[in-house]
Amino acid sequence: MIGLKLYDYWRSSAAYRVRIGLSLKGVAYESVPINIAPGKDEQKGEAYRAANPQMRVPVLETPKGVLTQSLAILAWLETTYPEPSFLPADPWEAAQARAFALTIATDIHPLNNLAPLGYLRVKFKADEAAIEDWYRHWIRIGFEALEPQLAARQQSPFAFGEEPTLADICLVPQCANARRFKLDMSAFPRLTAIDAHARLHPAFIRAAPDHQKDAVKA
Ligand SMILES: N[C@@H](CCC(=O)N[C@@H](CS)C(=O)NCC(=O)O)C(=O)O
Repeated sequence: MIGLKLYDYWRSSAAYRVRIGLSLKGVAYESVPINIAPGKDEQKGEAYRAANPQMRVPVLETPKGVLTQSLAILAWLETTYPEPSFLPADPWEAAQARAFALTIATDIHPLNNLAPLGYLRVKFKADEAAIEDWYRHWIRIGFEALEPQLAARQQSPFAFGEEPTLADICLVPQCANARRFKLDMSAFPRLTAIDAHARLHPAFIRAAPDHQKDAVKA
Protein backbone atom coordinates (compact mmCIF):
# COMPACT_ATOMS: atom_id res chain seq x y z
CA MET A 1 0.00 0.00 0.00
CA ILE A 2 1.37 3.40 -0.88
CA GLY A 3 0.30 6.97 -0.48
CA LEU A 4 -1.11 7.13 3.04
CA LYS A 5 -1.46 10.66 4.39
CA LEU A 6 -2.36 11.34 8.00
CA TYR A 7 -3.99 14.68 8.74
CA ASP A 8 -2.49 15.11 12.11
CA TYR A 9 -1.83 17.43 15.04
CA TRP A 10 1.03 16.76 17.44
CA ARG A 11 -1.05 17.23 20.58
CA SER A 12 -4.20 15.45 19.39
CA SER A 13 -4.56 12.27 21.38
CA ALA A 14 -6.86 10.73 18.74
CA ALA A 15 -4.20 11.37 16.07
CA TYR A 16 -1.53 10.06 18.48
CA ARG A 17 -3.44 6.73 18.63
CA VAL A 18 -3.29 6.43 14.86
CA ARG A 19 0.40 7.37 14.74
CA ILE A 20 1.14 4.60 17.25
CA GLY A 21 -0.91 2.14 15.17
CA LEU A 22 0.84 3.03 11.91
CA SER A 23 4.18 2.85 13.63
CA LEU A 24 3.49 -0.55 15.26
CA LYS A 25 2.45 -1.94 11.87
CA GLY A 26 5.56 -0.44 10.25
CA VAL A 27 3.40 1.34 7.67
CA ALA A 28 4.92 4.42 6.00
CA TYR A 29 2.79 7.56 5.84
CA GLU A 30 3.09 11.26 5.30
CA SER A 31 2.01 13.46 8.19
CA VAL A 32 0.08 16.58 7.14
CA PRO A 33 -0.20 18.83 10.19
CA ILE A 34 -3.52 20.60 10.76
CA ASN A 35 -3.18 23.23 13.46
CA ILE A 36 -6.30 22.84 15.60
CA ALA A 37 -5.03 25.15 18.36
CA PRO A 38 -7.70 27.72 19.31
CA GLY A 39 -7.15 30.80 17.17
CA LYS A 40 -5.53 28.78 14.36
CA ASP A 41 -8.52 26.49 13.68
CA GLU A 42 -7.18 25.02 10.44
CA GLN A 43 -9.63 22.11 10.85
CA LYS A 44 -12.43 24.58 10.08
CA GLY A 45 -10.97 25.68 6.73
CA GLU A 46 -12.93 24.87 3.56
CA ALA A 47 -10.47 22.34 2.12
CA TYR A 48 -10.22 20.30 5.31
CA ARG A 49 -13.95 20.47 5.90
CA ALA A 50 -14.51 18.84 2.51
CA ALA A 51 -12.37 15.87 3.66
CA ASN A 52 -13.91 15.71 7.13
CA PRO A 53 -17.17 17.60 7.68
CA GLN A 54 -16.78 16.87 11.39
CA MET A 55 -13.71 19.19 11.29
CA ARG A 56 -11.55 17.02 13.52
CA VAL A 57 -8.27 15.17 13.28
CA PRO A 58 -7.23 12.51 12.53
CA VAL A 59 -8.13 11.77 8.94
CA LEU A 60 -6.29 9.07 7.03
CA GLU A 61 -6.20 9.58 3.28
CA THR A 62 -5.82 6.25 1.48
CA PRO A 63 -5.87 5.29 -2.22
CA LYS A 64 -9.49 4.21 -1.60
CA GLY A 65 -10.57 7.55 -0.07
CA VAL A 66 -10.56 9.19 3.33
CA LEU A 67 -11.20 7.57 6.68
CA THR A 68 -12.16 9.38 9.86
CA GLN A 69 -12.40 8.26 13.52
CA SER A 70 -9.23 6.93 15.11
CA LEU A 71 -10.73 3.58 16.15
CA ALA A 72 -12.15 2.97 12.65
CA ILE A 73 -8.76 3.84 11.17
CA LEU A 74 -7.06 1.43 13.59
CA ALA A 75 -9.60 -1.31 12.70
CA TRP A 76 -8.87 -0.76 8.99
CA LEU A 77 -5.12 -0.95 9.65
CA GLU A 78 -5.64 -4.16 11.63
CA THR A 79 -7.45 -5.89 8.78
CA THR A 80 -5.24 -4.45 6.03
CA TYR A 81 -1.94 -5.17 7.80
CA PRO A 82 -2.72 -8.09 10.13
CA GLU A 83 0.79 -8.41 11.62
CA PRO A 84 1.63 -7.57 14.31
CA SER A 85 -1.92 -7.69 15.61
CA PHE A 86 -3.32 -4.97 17.86
CA LEU A 87 -5.47 -7.53 19.63
CA PRO A 88 -4.77 -10.53 21.86
CA ALA A 89 -5.34 -13.83 20.01
CA ASP A 90 -7.84 -15.07 22.58
CA PRO A 91 -11.32 -13.68 21.71
CA TRP A 92 -12.22 -13.00 25.36
CA GLU A 93 -8.96 -11.14 25.96
CA ALA A 94 -9.46 -9.24 22.68
CA ALA A 95 -12.93 -8.13 23.83
CA GLN A 96 -11.45 -6.96 27.16
CA ALA A 97 -8.76 -4.96 25.36
CA ARG A 98 -11.41 -3.36 23.11
CA ALA A 99 -13.59 -2.47 26.11
CA PHE A 100 -10.59 -0.86 27.81
CA ALA A 101 -9.83 1.18 24.67
CA LEU A 102 -13.47 2.20 24.26
CA THR A 103 -13.65 3.50 27.84
CA ILE A 104 -10.93 5.96 26.88
CA ALA A 105 -11.98 6.78 23.34
CA THR A 106 -15.73 7.04 23.82
CA ASP A 107 -16.23 7.85 27.52
CA ILE A 108 -13.25 9.93 28.68
CA HIS A 109 -11.86 11.70 25.62
CA PRO A 110 -15.05 13.26 24.12
CA LEU A 111 -15.75 15.19 27.33
CA ASN A 112 -12.33 16.81 27.19
CA ASN A 113 -12.27 17.79 23.57
CA LEU A 114 -11.77 21.36 22.37
CA ALA A 115 -15.43 21.76 21.37
CA PRO A 116 -17.03 20.94 24.78
CA LEU A 117 -14.31 22.93 26.58
CA GLY A 118 -15.04 25.91 24.33
CA TYR A 119 -18.77 25.55 25.05
CA LEU A 120 -18.11 25.53 28.81
CA ARG A 121 -16.06 28.69 28.38
CA VAL A 122 -18.53 30.60 26.21
CA LYS A 123 -21.96 29.35 27.26
CA PHE A 124 -21.34 28.73 30.97
CA LYS A 125 -18.61 31.36 31.52
CA ALA A 126 -16.29 28.76 33.05
CA ASP A 127 -12.84 30.14 33.83
CA GLU A 128 -9.60 28.28 33.09
CA ALA A 129 -9.39 26.80 36.63
CA ALA A 130 -12.90 25.36 36.30
CA ILE A 131 -12.10 23.98 32.84
CA GLU A 132 -8.94 22.29 34.09
CA ASP A 133 -10.89 20.84 37.02
CA TRP A 134 -13.51 19.45 34.58
CA TYR A 135 -10.77 18.01 32.41
CA ARG A 136 -9.06 16.19 35.29
CA HIS A 137 -12.41 15.06 36.73
CA TRP A 138 -13.40 13.06 33.65
CA ILE A 139 -9.99 11.45 33.27
CA ARG A 140 -10.04 10.50 36.97
CA ILE A 141 -13.52 8.95 36.70
CA GLY A 142 -12.43 6.89 33.69
CA PHE A 143 -9.11 5.85 35.21
CA GLU A 144 -10.91 4.77 38.40
CA ALA A 145 -12.77 2.26 36.24
CA LEU A 146 -9.69 1.12 34.31
CA GLU A 147 -7.17 0.72 37.16
CA PRO A 148 -9.03 -2.14 38.96
CA GLN A 149 -9.48 -3.99 35.66
CA LEU A 150 -5.73 -4.16 35.25
CA ALA A 151 -4.96 -4.63 38.94
CA ALA A 152 -7.15 -7.77 38.92
CA ARG A 153 -5.14 -9.32 36.10
CA GLN A 154 -1.84 -11.12 36.21
CA GLN A 155 0.77 -8.38 35.88
CA SER A 156 2.22 -7.98 32.41
CA PRO A 157 4.41 -5.33 30.78
CA PHE A 158 1.59 -4.09 28.54
CA ALA A 159 -2.08 -3.79 29.54
CA PHE A 160 -3.14 -7.12 28.03
CA GLY A 161 0.02 -9.17 27.87
CA GLU A 162 3.53 -9.16 26.54
CA GLU A 163 2.80 -7.07 23.43
CA PRO A 164 1.05 -3.74 22.88
CA THR A 165 -2.66 -3.84 22.02
CA LEU A 166 -5.43 -1.38 21.30
CA ALA A 167 -5.61 -0.80 25.05
CA ASP A 168 -2.05 0.59 25.21
CA ILE A 169 -2.61 2.53 21.97
CA CYS A 170 -5.43 4.43 23.70
CA LEU A 171 -3.92 4.55 27.20
CA VAL A 172 -0.62 6.24 26.34
CA PRO A 173 -2.16 9.32 24.63
CA GLN A 174 -4.72 9.63 27.44
CA CYS A 175 -1.92 9.56 30.04
CA ALA A 176 -0.14 12.30 28.05
CA ASN A 177 -3.28 14.43 28.46
CA ALA A 178 -3.41 13.55 32.16
CA ARG A 179 0.21 14.70 32.61
CA ARG A 180 -0.45 17.88 30.66
CA PHE A 181 -3.35 18.75 32.96
CA LYS A 182 -1.43 17.65 36.07
CA LEU A 183 -3.77 14.87 37.18
CA ASP A 184 -2.51 13.21 40.37
CA MET A 185 -1.77 9.67 39.15
CA SER A 186 -0.90 8.21 42.57
CA ALA A 187 -4.18 6.23 42.69
CA PHE A 188 -3.35 4.57 39.36
CA PRO A 189 -0.09 2.64 39.76
CA ARG A 190 -0.83 -0.03 37.10
CA LEU A 191 -1.88 2.53 34.50
CA THR A 192 1.24 4.57 35.30
CA ALA A 193 3.55 1.55 35.03
CA ILE A 194 2.05 0.38 31.74
CA ASP A 195 2.18 3.86 30.25
CA ALA A 196 5.84 4.24 31.28
CA HIS A 197 6.74 0.84 29.83
CA ALA A 198 4.87 1.42 26.54
CA ARG A 199 6.53 4.80 26.03
CA LEU A 200 9.90 3.03 25.82
CA HIS A 201 8.74 0.99 22.79
CA PRO A 202 10.26 2.35 19.53
CA ALA A 203 6.85 2.64 17.82
CA PHE A 204 5.48 4.67 20.72
CA ILE A 205 8.61 6.84 20.74
CA ARG A 206 8.22 7.62 17.00
CA ALA A 207 4.57 8.53 17.53
CA ALA A 208 5.12 10.74 20.59
CA PRO A 209 3.83 14.33 20.38
CA ASP A 210 7.27 15.90 20.92
CA HIS A 211 8.70 13.93 17.98
CA GLN A 212 6.23 15.30 15.44
CA LYS A 213 7.30 17.92 12.90
CA ASP A 214 4.64 20.41 14.08
CA ALA A 215 5.53 20.04 17.79
CA VAL A 216 5.86 23.34 19.58
CA LYS A 217 8.84 23.20 21.91
CA ALA A 218 8.23 24.56 25.41
N1 LIG B 1 -13.73 10.31 18.06
C1 LIG B 1 -12.77 10.98 17.25
C2 LIG B 1 -12.29 12.19 17.98
C3 LIG B 1 -11.48 13.13 17.11
C4 LIG B 1 -11.25 14.42 17.82
O1 LIG B 1 -12.07 14.83 18.64
N2 LIG B 1 -10.14 15.10 17.53
C5 LIG B 1 -9.85 16.34 18.20
C6 LIG B 1 -8.38 16.37 18.59
S1 LIG B 1 -7.98 15.09 19.72
C7 LIG B 1 -10.12 17.50 17.26
O2 LIG B 1 -9.79 17.46 16.10
N3 LIG B 1 -10.70 18.58 17.81
C8 LIG B 1 -10.94 19.77 17.03
C9 LIG B 1 -12.14 20.53 17.51
O3 LIG B 1 -12.81 20.07 18.45
O4 LIG B 1 -12.40 21.59 16.92
C10 LIG B 1 -11.59 10.03 16.94
O5 LIG B 1 -11.37 9.14 17.73
O6 LIG B 1 -10.94 10.21 15.89
